[in-house]
Amino acid sequence: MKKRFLSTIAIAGAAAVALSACSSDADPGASGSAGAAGGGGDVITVGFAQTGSESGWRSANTDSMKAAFSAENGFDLIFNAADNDTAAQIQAVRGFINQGVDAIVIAPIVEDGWDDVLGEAKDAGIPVILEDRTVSAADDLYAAWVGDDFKAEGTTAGEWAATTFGDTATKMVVLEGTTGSAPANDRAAGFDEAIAGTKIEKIDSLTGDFTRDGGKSVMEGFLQKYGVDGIDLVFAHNDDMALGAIEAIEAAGATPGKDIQIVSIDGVHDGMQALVDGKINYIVECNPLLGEQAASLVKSVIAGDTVEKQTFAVDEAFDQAAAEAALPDRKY
Ligand code: GZL
Repeated sequence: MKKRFLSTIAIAGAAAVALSACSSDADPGASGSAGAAGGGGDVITVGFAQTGSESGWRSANTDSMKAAFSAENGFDLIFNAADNDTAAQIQAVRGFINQGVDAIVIAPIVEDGWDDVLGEAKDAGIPVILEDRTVSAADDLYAAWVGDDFKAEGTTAGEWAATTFGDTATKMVVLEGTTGSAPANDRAAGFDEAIAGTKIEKIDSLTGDFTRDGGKSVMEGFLQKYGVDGIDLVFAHNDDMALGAIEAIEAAGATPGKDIQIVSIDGVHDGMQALVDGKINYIVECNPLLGEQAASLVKSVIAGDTVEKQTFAVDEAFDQAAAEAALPDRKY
């Protein structure tokens, strides 16, 4: 049974309570050492295994995590970005175990393949907190998870598409996130359920790996295969791929947001600006500001307190008018 820290997906206009870091930013290049790990000192040494730097969302998430896991907040952060390479990310976690850190935080690139290394962390007595994405491993192998409800995001995006296109024969292509990742799997599931029974036909679906270049090249392939007139709607699993698709659509001589409509997920600044400019038609937010909550979970777990197994951030959804109103005050 999922426990809700905050309700998910509030329709645009509702006040969202974002989980955001509140301290000054640590040096972005900072990486600590094993320091007082386990030495009984006040400093908590944390190994953080980040996915990489694949998108604007990821940059905002990394900034939030580094700001929260700062020296001023009592942490010695050892940061690793795995460049979207799962083997490298698992190797980084093994490195944290060998260094004897006090806690490990992971944003797992993909859901599967984590049982062994999480078991090694458990055997070493090092608690693991998951932030952002989830894993398929048994939940006794990690202390807690904080992130966004990816399936609800997909459902909200699909409901917009069903409302906007449902009664009209519509040809849709999908720009999928990283293959095997929880957001790609769950957003697709929620969206597909929401459009079931409508006249929206998914004619193609390929991964752009959550990157702008990936979205652009996949969209170029779709346009070559189906032509501008053969595609009515793009569902992009994140804004960076939607922004790449915009480039491809414009290069093909068509108008994104009009000739081909786009629905996306994340709500990063460039995506919201494209929505204001009419090049994207609808965006469902995925809040990346998880650092403060993740740091609080680490401190509670280290202190031996009982913590919620799952903590969800609040996400909003935006049409053009709501984006125009929200953009000036957004934190990322
Ligand atoms: C979602 C996050 C996804 C974003 C992408 O929580 O894992 O990864 O939607 C990012 O932009 O690359």
